[in-house]
Amino acid sequence: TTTEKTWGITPPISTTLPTPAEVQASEALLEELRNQNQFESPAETDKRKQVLASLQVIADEFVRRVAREKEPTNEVLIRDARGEIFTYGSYCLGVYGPGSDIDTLVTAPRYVTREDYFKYFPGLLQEMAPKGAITDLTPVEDAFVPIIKFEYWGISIDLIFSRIATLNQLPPHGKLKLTNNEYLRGLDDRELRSLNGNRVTEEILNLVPEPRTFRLALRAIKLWAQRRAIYANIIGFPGGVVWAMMVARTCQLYPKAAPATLVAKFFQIMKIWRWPQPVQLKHPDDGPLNVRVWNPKVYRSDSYHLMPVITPAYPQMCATFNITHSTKAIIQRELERGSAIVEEIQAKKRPWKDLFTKHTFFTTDHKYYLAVIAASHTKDAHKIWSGFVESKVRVLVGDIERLPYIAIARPFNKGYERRHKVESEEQFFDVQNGSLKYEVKDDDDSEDEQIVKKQDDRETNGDTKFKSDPDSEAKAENALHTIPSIKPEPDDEKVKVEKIPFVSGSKVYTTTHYIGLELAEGAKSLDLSFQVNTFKTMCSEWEKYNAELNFLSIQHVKNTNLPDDVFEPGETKPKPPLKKLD
Ligand code: 3AT
Ligand code: MN
Ligand code: MN
Repeated sequence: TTTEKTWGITPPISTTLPTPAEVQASEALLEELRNQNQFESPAETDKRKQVLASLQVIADEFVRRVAREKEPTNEVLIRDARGEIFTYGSYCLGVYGPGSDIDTLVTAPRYVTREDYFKYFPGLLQEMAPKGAITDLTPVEDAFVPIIKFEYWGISIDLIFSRIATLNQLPPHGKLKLTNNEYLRGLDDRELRSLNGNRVTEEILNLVPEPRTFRLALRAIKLWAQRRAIYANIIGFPGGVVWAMMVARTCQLYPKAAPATLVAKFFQIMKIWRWPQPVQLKHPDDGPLNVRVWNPKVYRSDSYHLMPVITPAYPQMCATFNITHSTKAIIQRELERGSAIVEEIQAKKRPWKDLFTKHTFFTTDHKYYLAVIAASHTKDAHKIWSGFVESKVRVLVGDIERLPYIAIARPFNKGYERRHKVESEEQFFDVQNGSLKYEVKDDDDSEDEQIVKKQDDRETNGDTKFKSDPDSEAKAENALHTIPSIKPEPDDEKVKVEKIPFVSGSKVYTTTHYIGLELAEGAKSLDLSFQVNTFKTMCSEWEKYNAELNFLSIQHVKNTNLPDDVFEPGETKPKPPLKKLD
């Protein structure tokens, strides 16, 4: 009919209602997601609601306390003082599962500052939540998005804050709608970023025709992306919000379709998408700030985005700026695979389960890997250092993939965290260089950990094995071995800090990111030393880098030398080929 609403920036492709077969396929999909433990029990969801209700009570008390402190005689202000909590992330979208956190935002009137938040909120949590409910409380005040992290009854909470600078008091609970652009006035960048998560999520939900259908389709796509190891914003793949926007766009184009049909359409549409044409849920609107909105015609740097997916809330931004040529190629490949499988599922030739089969990154995809190993002496130093290195992995990927002899450099979507105990500087050096001989497998910090026995560590280091091999790949590999596996040279200009005295039984924390390499056809060299050294230099130039605390090494690892812990039960570690007898 002509009264049909247009969702998004084009008319729909089809407004056909689901056939019985499509409804049935959707039921089968729901069943499979249930089997894969993607939904939590009503009791657990109830616990989340109680946690949020409690946080709302604490937020009100927080604002009241600040009002009392700053305006002790203003009784009306104190009486009407209240905060308001919002969510963003998977909880807000309605696609959370058993392990999900609750991403929560506290808002307050103009007189409450971020400093007040970090001054009062941690204490109030301890004081007002039931005894023992709050654990692992960690405020991170100087972060890009300042945050208080904790667990409430075992549920992880990411709690962020922004005031609303245009409001002297907040309206009664439930009345504040953060999608109003006017609330952005007068805020600093950190406050703007804190509001952005909820604003984007609310807009996405407002821009899809059937939120329930959207959610189920998104759950399927999220599970698929996680299983295929192409889910991780920081590493250079789409994150949750990006997958949500891509599914939402599909929903707009098929407003009446059933969830299973939307999954199929998602693959069909995204696999032939004419990048860098952007995925957008609405036309950008203008707002009250003097800030940049994504526009490749105006800003040169925006035109370099390979797969732009644009957030719907003002100021519109590209959420995929960190996708590289390699990750794009891998995503493309996975879209092709997904499309082919779903086609067969629709023809009833295969079950939904097949769409969610685990990736083969470590088992069959690559022969050569790089291991980027961040190491630290203390847990706290390691948190900061490994977080920084993780955020730079995609930069290394970008440098390597440009080389003519590299077809693809594929970062694995998560790092491997390990702990070690060493008895000497030599052993510490070994750990930095990738040895797992001194690993300890105990996740608390008690002193009674057992050293995990490793049979023969040379197996995981195996460096001289292929030196005399005449084939070109092996030659290329030798070139890789020339990468100096030393920590970055400390800069003379830097302030010298006290070296941590080496005590027997010292702990070492490592996080290792693997990058799978695909060589270009006829590649004769695999020399990455220049890119690796540039990367190390860049990391050591970081303002928080401390040569006594932070270590970085980049190692070449052959598939047959991958450590055991990257394989799950039932997966077989690649074996070296049997020697040919002439
Ligand atoms: P889970 O169900 O929690 O696994 P999610 O989509 O809620 O999935 P997160 O809780 O990790 O994922 O992230 C929620 C949002 O928080 C997504 C993004 O807008 C924001 N976010 C997460 N990590 C960062 C980060 N490092 N920098 C900036 N924003 C971030
Ligand atoms: Mn979350
Ligand atoms: Mn989170």
